[in-house]
Amino acid sequence: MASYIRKTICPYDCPTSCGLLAETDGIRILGVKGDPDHPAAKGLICRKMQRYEQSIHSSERILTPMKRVGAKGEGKFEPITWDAAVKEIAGRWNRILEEDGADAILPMYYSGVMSVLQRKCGDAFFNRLGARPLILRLCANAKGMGYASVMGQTPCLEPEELKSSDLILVWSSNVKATRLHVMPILKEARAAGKKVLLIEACAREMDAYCDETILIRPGTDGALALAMMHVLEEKGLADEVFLRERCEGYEAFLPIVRKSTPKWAEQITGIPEKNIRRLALFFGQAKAPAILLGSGFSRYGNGGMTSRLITVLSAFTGAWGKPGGGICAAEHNGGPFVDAKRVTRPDFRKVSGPGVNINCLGSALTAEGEDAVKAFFVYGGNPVGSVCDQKAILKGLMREDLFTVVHERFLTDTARYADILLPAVFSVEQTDCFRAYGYRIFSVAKKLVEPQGECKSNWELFGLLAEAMGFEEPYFKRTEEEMLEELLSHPEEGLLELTEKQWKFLRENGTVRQPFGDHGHFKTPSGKLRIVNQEEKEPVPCYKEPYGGAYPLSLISIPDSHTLNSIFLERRDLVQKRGPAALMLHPLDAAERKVREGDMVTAWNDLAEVDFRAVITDRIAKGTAAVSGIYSSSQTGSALLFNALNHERLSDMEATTLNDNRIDVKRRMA
Ligand SMILES: Nc1nc2c(c(=O)[nH]1)N[C@H]1C(S)=C(S)[C@@H](COP(=O)(O)OP(=O)(O)OC[C@H]3O[C@@H](n4cnc5c(=O)[nH]c(N)nc54)[C@H](O)[C@@H]3O)O[C@H]1N2
Ligand SMILES: Nc1nc2c(c(=O)[nH]1)N[C@H]1C(S)=C(S)[C@@H](COP(=O)(O)OP(=O)(O)OC[C@H]3O[C@@H](n4cnc5c(=O)[nH]c(N)nc54)[C@H](O)[C@@H]3O)O[C@H]1N2
Ligand SMILES: [Mo]
Repeated sequence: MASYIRKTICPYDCPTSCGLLAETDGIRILGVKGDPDHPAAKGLICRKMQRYEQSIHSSERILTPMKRVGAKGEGKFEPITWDAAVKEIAGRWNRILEEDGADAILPMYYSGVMSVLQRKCGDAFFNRLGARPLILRLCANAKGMGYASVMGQTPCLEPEELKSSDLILVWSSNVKATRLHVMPILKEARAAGKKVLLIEACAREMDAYCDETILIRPGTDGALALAMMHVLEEKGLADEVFLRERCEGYEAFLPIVRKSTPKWAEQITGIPEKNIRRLALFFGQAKAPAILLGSGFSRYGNGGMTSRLITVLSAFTGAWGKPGGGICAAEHNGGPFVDAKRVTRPDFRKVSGPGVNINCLGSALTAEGEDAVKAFFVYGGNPVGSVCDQKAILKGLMREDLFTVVHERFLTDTARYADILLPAVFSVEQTDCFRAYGYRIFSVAKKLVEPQGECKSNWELFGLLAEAMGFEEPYFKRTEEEMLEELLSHPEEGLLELTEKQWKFLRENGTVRQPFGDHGHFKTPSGKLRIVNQEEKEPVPCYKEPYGGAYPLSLISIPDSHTLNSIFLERRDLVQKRGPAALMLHPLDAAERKVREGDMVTAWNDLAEVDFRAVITDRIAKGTAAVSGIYSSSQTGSALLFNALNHERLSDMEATTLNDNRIDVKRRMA
């Protein structure tokens, strides 16, 4: 059969939502390339997606509904029909509705597919069912909320605006893995003689791409930001006119700045005082300094506060008024393209009790009595691999009285615990639309091929479940193509001024791009930046300690360039290149424990013991241990993974504290 090329969009959790050109014969995807016409990616795609067809047609894919036949977690299943699966789910749920109420049913999803339609359509179903609400704070939420506390809805810098910056401070971002399209901008900036500086807890990957690296003790970036402001104020580099006229609360904040000396910050951050001064002077003497803000620093008890302090720092020299000055990658980039509520349907929810924060799944799944969860429904997430306190989650999933359904593409560590396992599709097998979070772009991606085997999209799955539960709303009877059409025919701000030609292009799997909007026009209630924000528990920003703990080493997690969270683990080539689960240690910390490169080590704390292979590097802050990427228990041969060492504690913005945990490490005796 002749093959042809169609546009589509990468569905995964990255800032760009890259455009792809898929070659297909109408049945299979034969190959994938970057789409040179995509306005942000311009044809550059990561190595993971260059072989997307290998994942789509992987022999490890789940192709039929299945029912558990072995013990929970054993991973033994036998095929059943969709009819039988849906009947069993509806039967079990109806019993729970009668005996315990809808609140005993808990859904879980996160970033499997980062779209508007397929990612969010389960919300409508579970709102209608009245299931226990899920609070989605697993990722970079504290960063975004801290930024918005100061900036309101003011858009951040677009990555391409970094080209006008004369200093780029890469703050806590593994750009090479997570922001591929910014790498050429960093290289160009250095080639043009501009400075690119890195503030990192573990700089192993990015060190080579920056002029200087400042290694910081995890969770202490707020103290660094304050001490930098101290130096700026002391040296007359603070833009007093901007701070007094265009910001709220400078006077009230000043005593805190004056107290926060570099000497004080040295004790907290581990960065020598003179280096803090040097960094502050680079920043203060630049005309348009930009902070490229990752999210690693925000995954701590103090994450929201740290984000507020870094945001205030970005305004301290008046940089927002100059092209290229400010913060990039704060994930605030202007108004909507479509009305997501048409998909999520909050109006379907009739009763609303307290929700479960996604970081507290372990507690929710092990709760007893009135709060007990009786049914768990996972679609587009892998909580055993991605959520903290893995032991508690596994204990919950082992409960005989918990009915677990997982809609998945592969037998993940979570899917192994399913009572009913349902086969899910890949992006090219469904119709969807995407809004990138690092750019202001919107794309349509209609189905290119029929699903493999008996796989179904989230939309189709919830349609079937709605029918079985007797939901009569027309919403649930629509096709995904009809839902997409409803979104497009009620356009929001970003689509209002499209020409007919642009509409036609968009509808045929095209992408539209809009500018981020004016950073000089602050979108806060008063039109001023809120250094002091009366709506916060702590209106005046100040340094807060992270949680820490009794053990000597901080444990952090770094996104890996070979994988994306736990996605791509079916790709043997990538998994092999990534290597075994490694724990990076500073040479002094390793020597203290008689650990050598390549040794097997056990990391432990009050929650668990987890084994890793030691990698020793001086590109990590002393006192820090780091793991790159998420692994699966079948590949590591160890039931427990990184997240078993992480507590359920929430940050000041009720978001993840994934990096805010302490451990000790010992060499494992053979
Ligand atoms: N290839 C690939 N790409 C990805 C992902 C992936 O897993 N693989 N994940 C995707 C997802 S879901 C997200 S949210 C984004 C995340 O991408 P980013 O927004 O860039 O944030 P992180 O990569 O989480 O954090 C980056 C860095 O924070 C550092 N860090 C940790 N703690 C601290 C600290 O206290 N201070 C400082 N200064 N640095 C610290 C870590 O060493 C790490 O290098 O990337 C997305 N893109
Ligand atoms: N140790 C550690 N933990 C982390 C992180 C880390 O870097 N290290 N990162 C954190 C961050 S930033 C995030 S965002 C979270 C991510 O948390 P999760 O979203 O729970 O993790 P993923 O590994 O992305 O799992 C997504 C799953 O969705 C499935 N999927 C993909 N598309 C579809 C679909 O259309 N339908 C259905 N039903 N399923 C689909 C995929 O096969 C995959 O198994 O993890 C967090 N946890
Ligand atoms: Mo994330």
